[in-house]
Amino acid sequence: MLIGKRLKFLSAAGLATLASNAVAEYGLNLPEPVSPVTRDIFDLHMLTAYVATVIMIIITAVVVYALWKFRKSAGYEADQNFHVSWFGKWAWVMVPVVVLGIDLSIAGKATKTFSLVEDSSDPDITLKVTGSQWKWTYDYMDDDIRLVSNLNKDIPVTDNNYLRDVDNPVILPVNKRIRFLHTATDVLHAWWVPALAYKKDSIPGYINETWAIIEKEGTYRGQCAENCGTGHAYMPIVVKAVSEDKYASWVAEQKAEKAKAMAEATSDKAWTKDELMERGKKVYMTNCVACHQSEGQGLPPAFPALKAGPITTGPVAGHIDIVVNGSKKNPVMVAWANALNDLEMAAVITYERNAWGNDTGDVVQPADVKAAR
Ligand code: HEC
Ligand SMILES: [Cu+2]
Repeated sequence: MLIGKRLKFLSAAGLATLASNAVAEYGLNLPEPVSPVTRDIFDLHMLTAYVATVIMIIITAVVVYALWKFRKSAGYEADQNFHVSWFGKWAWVMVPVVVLGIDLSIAGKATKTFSLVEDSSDPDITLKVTGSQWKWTYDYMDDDIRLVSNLNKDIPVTDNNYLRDVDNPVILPVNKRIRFLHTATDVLHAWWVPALAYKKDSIPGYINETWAIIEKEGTYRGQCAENCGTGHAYMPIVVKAVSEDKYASWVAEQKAEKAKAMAEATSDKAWTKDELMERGKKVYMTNCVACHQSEGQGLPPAFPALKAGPITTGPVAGHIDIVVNGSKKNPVMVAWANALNDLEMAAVITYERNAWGNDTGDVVQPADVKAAR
């Protein structure tokens, strides 16, 4: 009876310590979950932590008690008949039953969580998330919007969000069922935002599914969670969860911008070199910089320099060809014909031919790219 009371007190003290740790902003625990699945996973984690703590306290108490009570210096003599006593006989049954009982109570909850994890049915919004070395591309499947998200390099080392900020965050509405489709273009990546989405690998050629209902507006950060090469630390994730109204107007804005860009790209306008350089730099900084680097110096031998390169300063036709169709020697340099429109390709080629001292003076027009498609 007394032992029972003591244990109750001990475990209550243990739980209180654990709970106050979890509440304090020490960053010791997982981030606060804001989606049904992540909340279930969080609860499961807490349940396991509580169970483990209670067991640890009981075991430690028993061991300490035994060491003290049955110590040799107090003249204790080992009980030679323990195994024939009532407890000695039944302990072999009771201990496994108690252990299994604890295991099954965790497993029961885990089974529920697992079925929730797999249930990505009936989404309101489907977002395809593509990992590449080293950026994320987001396709809003219902609205035909594409975002490319790169590391924001302007954050100083001293800032809390150093290596945790991007140029284009993903915008998503609260209170909608969002299905994420995960894939990759080159190697394994994993899109992981602990507060709202659990980890599933992004695998080239396969599609994995996760889902979330974001219950609170705010900014949620995450990271690529699958070692994907030297730039692995440079592909953070930022999700901005906004109200449904704000999301709707953002979608409308993106669609209008896209329509405008398409109209521009297909018009017969002859662009000036300055216009193309300005747009080309943007396209380059979004799509090419991860491999070819900001000063065109590349990362040889994996990614060639474009500064004073044989193709970027050679015949224009060869340059257009490798950007439109990709490299025949190395599939890592993909064909950009589907990802970029004619104007964007013309602009980035013009930029590469005139930036970083590649002063070829060449101006490539969208019509030139169209002819090479
Ligand atoms: C995932 C990495 C990666 C990205 C992103 C990338 N490239 Fe490349 N690029 C390569 C590799 C690798 C090669 C070498 C291909 C070969 O050996 O044939 C290459 C070659 C090139 C070349 C030929 C360079 C030379 O002198 O051999 C050009 C031009 C080029 N890329 C332009 C671009 C443009 C424009 C973009 C963005 C729209 C881009 N690349 C994005 C990896 C990349
Ligand atoms: Cu990655």
